[in-house]
Amino acid sequence: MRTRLRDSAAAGGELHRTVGRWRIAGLVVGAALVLSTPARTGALGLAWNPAPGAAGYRVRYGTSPDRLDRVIGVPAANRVVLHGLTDCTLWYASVTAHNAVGESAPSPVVASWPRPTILRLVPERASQGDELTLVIVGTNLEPGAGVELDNSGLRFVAPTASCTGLQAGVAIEPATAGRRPAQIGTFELQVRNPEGLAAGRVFEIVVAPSRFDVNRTVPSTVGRIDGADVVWVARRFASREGDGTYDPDLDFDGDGWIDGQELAWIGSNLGRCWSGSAWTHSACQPVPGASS
Ligand SMILES: [Ca+2]
Ligand SMILES: [Ca+2]
Repeated sequence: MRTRLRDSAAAGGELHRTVGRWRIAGLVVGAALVLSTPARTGALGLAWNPAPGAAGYRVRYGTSPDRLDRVIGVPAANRVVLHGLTDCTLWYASVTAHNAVGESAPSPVVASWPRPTILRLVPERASQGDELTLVIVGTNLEPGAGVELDNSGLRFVAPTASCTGLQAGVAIEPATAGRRPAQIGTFELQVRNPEGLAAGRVFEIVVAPSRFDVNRTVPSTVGRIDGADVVWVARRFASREGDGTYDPDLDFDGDGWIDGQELAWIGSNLGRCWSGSAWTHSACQPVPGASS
């Protein structure tokens, strides 16, 4: 009989699915019990439409849909936050309205784990082109949870959660040359449990300096960030994604434009060479073929 809510909702929002109406004292009242995101992790928020004529409400809840053995009275509000819940457990809840005449039939039961929390991400940042395993440490990370980030250049693969941990593969564009890179910056990574409650944590995407070495037609500039790379970017200056001149390999920050930001990236890294493990100035000494 339980109803698991799977609607999406932003953190702090409510999951807007009507799960039932019930009667009180012979009157039909609009009462929809929904799950809401409580401010505190480990808690569970419930909200419902006010029932005209009701003097108050009772929320019954428990860890079995057939045994809602805890009750909390809600005299003058149409929402409540349940605390003291065992983590990583499916909690079931139902609400009734009451007045001087009596008590309504219970609403349909909703169920959810308490609100998840993320304590740590490992790693907290990754670079364009990376493929890695992301480890999320927290609690109430429910099997079946999804991982989301508002960045189309990331793909999460096969997240597996087990209460206090979640692992997922992450692929960050560009996986190969010619692909639109993931936009750099800080983004909120969200873990969303199957019932809809979510937790967030900042995750950062950084640029890959190897992408600044763009000119591959002149051998002397390969492995060096120099004027030849500046020229290469300048030739596509002011083009945007969708233009025939746009080249995703030159859009370092992945914002869909090749503009002054790209020139600034190269400018601030001019004179660096690939040492075999990093882009450094010292790796350019001595310059092959240069006269002293
Ligand atoms: Ca170069
Ligand atoms: Ca750009």
